[in-house]
Amino acid sequence: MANPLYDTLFAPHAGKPTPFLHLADGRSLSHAAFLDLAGRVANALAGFGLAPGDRVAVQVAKSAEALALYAACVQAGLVLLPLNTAYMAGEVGYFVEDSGARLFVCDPGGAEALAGIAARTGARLETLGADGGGTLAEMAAAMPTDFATVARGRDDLAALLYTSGTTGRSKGAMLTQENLLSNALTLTDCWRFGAGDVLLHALPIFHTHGLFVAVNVTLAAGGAMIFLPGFDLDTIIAHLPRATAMMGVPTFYTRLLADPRFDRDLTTHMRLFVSGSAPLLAETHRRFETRTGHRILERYGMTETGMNSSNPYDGERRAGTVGFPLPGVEIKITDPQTGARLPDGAVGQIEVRGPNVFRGYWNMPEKTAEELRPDGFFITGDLGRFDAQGYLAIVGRNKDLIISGGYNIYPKEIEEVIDAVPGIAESAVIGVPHPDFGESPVALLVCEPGATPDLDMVQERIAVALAAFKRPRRLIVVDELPRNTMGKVQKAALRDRYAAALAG
Ligand code: MCA
Ligand code: AMP
Repeated sequence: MANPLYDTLFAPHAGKPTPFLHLADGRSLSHAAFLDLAGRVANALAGFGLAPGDRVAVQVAKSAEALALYAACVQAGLVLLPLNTAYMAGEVGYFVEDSGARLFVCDPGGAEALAGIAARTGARLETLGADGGGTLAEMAAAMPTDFATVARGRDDLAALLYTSGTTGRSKGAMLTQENLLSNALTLTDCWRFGAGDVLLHALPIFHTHGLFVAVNVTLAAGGAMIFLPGFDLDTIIAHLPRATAMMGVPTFYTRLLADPRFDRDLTTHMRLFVSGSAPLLAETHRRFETRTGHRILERYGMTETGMNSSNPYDGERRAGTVGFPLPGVEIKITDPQTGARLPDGAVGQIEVRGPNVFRGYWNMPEKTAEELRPDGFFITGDLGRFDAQGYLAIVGRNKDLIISGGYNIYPKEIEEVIDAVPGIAESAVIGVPHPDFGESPVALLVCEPGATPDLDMVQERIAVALAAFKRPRRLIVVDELPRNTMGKVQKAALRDRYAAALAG
């Protein structure tokens, strides 16, 4: 095949009048109309002189046109670099620069503020708005729908997704056509997606979950999506009766359960609810079943690997576990110190190998070597255990990471901003339980002797530097941080001590 990802997920739908996207404003787009739109965008991209393998950084609102930009990148052999719309200019600047993106597509409202980044990095700047307008859209509208698909191999890059900055800067995970395609086909099969499915899609499309799982699975199956700009409870409840499946982070499900309208009647026609990106409490799993009769199917994945494991479609979906390794994916539990495989029942680090595992971090061979073993196993940084029936449970993390409503927050990033505030000697940011987001950051600050730092100023500095979802929910001044004999801050002890910091 000339371009396996395009030829498998997109090309088969050309000319099909079947519905693909049902949009929030009532419009629907057929598969054919979507592919035509993508073809126009691909022609526009080619018109910019982009060459296969060039990176296209994208920070735009979710829309049919934004999705067409993804399809266009695949068809034109370009590497998509999707960015969280909440990121501030400073955060975005790093991604555009580090990736060497040749094109940066942003929201028309943000173009002025981001023009400096484009000028500094040499990226071309184009815009795409939530309403489908903008310079890129205008250019595409004047283009033909036919586009000669650019040849790409299975090992060629399809996407660059920035992730984990536990130490140092974020790393760009290089995902190949094979990574995305193998995972999409496996999941479509395991979760029994078909042409009759209508997926309620309320996730963002700048992460693996919303883009490479939800969208690619729907494309592989030839199904349709109710494509909503975000998670709005009333809108979800209004659209549920037309859907057959939904994918979400645990916050979606706890919010639905908090609404009395969400009941058995509203979900009778649904065949599948999938949860992932963060731990689903066993209690949520049970309450969901009691309320609706459905057992949520929990699965486990990562940006670097796509999906690794899943509870079964048929058979017991076991609360508090992420199921079995997906077909073709190997998972082993190892000793964090020695890397030796541990027996079933023992807790250790989770390692993963398979066609889903990324090809390394962009321009970071040392970081790649630290996490990706020569034999192909990727060290996830998650801690887990297999039970006697082979179900994998994630019991913790070996990495300093907070997951809030499915968004990753790296404490180090916040600590660096706080520590630069005059009068602050040091800080530790920890994740504590939060009723809506699962986990939220709380910052513990140690002041310099005699100093009384302005805590409002601390919050302001964070607000300017970092996306709003990373903001600590509380700042707590403490005398000192507990350290182990090696001098390392004992975050586990802090998490225990401040576990109730956000309760009530
Ligand atoms: C929004 N806010 C948040 C979050 N989202 N704060 C903390 N954590 C969050 N996740 C804040 C905003 O900054 C804003 O704050 C206020 O909430 C309202 O913003 P809004 O966008 O209206 O919030 P929302 O619509 O209620 O969003 C909550 C959400 C959303 C629906 C849970 O965060 C979401 O869609 N999360 C899914 C993320 C996801 O797809 N993760 C997958 C990545 P202020 O008022 O102060 O400005 S992980 C992945 O892909 C791996 C591979 C995997 O396994 O899936
Ligand atoms: P990301 O780097 O955004 O792809 O986030 C991946 C991380 O999310 C994993 O390493 C896990 O820590 C976490 N994660 C994903 N799915 C689950 C799940 N079902 N249960 C617990 N943690 C999960």
